[in-house]
Amino acid sequence: MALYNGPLVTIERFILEQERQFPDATGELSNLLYDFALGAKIVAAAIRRAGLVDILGSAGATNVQGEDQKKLDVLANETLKNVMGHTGRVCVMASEEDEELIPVPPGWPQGKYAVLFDPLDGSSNIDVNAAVGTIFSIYRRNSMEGQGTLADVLQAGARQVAAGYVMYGSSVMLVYTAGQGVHGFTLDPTVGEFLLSHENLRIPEVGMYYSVNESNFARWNRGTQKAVRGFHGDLPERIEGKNSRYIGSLVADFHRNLIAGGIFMYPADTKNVNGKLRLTYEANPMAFIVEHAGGAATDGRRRILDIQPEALHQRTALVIGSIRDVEFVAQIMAETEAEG
Ligand code: P6P
Repeated sequence: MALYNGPLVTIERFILEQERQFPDATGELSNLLYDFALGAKIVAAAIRRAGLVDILGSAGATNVQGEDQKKLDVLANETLKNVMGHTGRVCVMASEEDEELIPVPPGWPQGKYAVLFDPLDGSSNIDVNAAVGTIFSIYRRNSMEGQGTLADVLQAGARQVAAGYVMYGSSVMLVYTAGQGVHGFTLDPTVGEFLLSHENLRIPEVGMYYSVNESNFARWNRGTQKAVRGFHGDLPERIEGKNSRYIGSLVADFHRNLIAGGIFMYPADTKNVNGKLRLTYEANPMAFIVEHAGGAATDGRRRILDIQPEALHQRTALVIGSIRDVEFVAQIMAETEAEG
């Protein structure tokens, strides 16, 4: 009896097949993507056991965001730093969980890539067993040699060479793009391999869903309020109403919208005047992915990938998903602003 219905394409085989399209490729980026897949498998195993080995609950510390750091946050962060740092492929790393840049460990060569990651996004969902995720972003270094610098990680999102996320949901999926389409792999825990399950993902031009935390409605500006009322179906002459789906985990909300079509918004408001999400290791990688799947990502007006980051943990408003829906929000924002 065949073990699998279709051809067995592991993530390693797929990445190598993609690499072959570039004769001058050295294979370093391919190996880096595979390193992330290894990190994801380790984190996934820990999450799967979370309820059993009392790893739930707080690690007793708080992270640079001032958030309660869960033990799995710490484990995921340490795992990725350990896996990525001991490869000779990166010159510097940056993480949501670390205030400062993370250097390559002593004695290890500094490679040509700068890597940023949110090791466990949505971690407040851990204790309620809702989906959480890992997000990563990869740039070619700007600096010439030695330990990487802030300039290597503060590059505009359009300069990414690859980006991806891992979603620890009902199944574990790794979705990435290296600029040649967006591809999804599902972890087969029986063999411990990511297998190609969603080749060339494309996000529908118009979405079924809108995802936003409506409890912030009173704190939004008028343009945001009007755009969301459009998603409620209050502006039928402009846009068809949508279904509301909001899990409170960026990776899970984004992934559903990528597959089914939809828009995710985390707008600026009077409490988070620059938005809540982070530009460098949340908005930029997700924007790179969505654009390569035919979608769009803005801060409400500006293309996310055009924004020049000024600080590692800077926040941004985020409107991301089906291109027609993102354009609708930008139109409403512009009109409302023009009304004064
Ligand atoms: P709120 C999780 O904490 C996170 O960073 C994202 O994953 C998620 O989209 C957002 O914050 C949820 O924020 O304020 O709606 O709980």
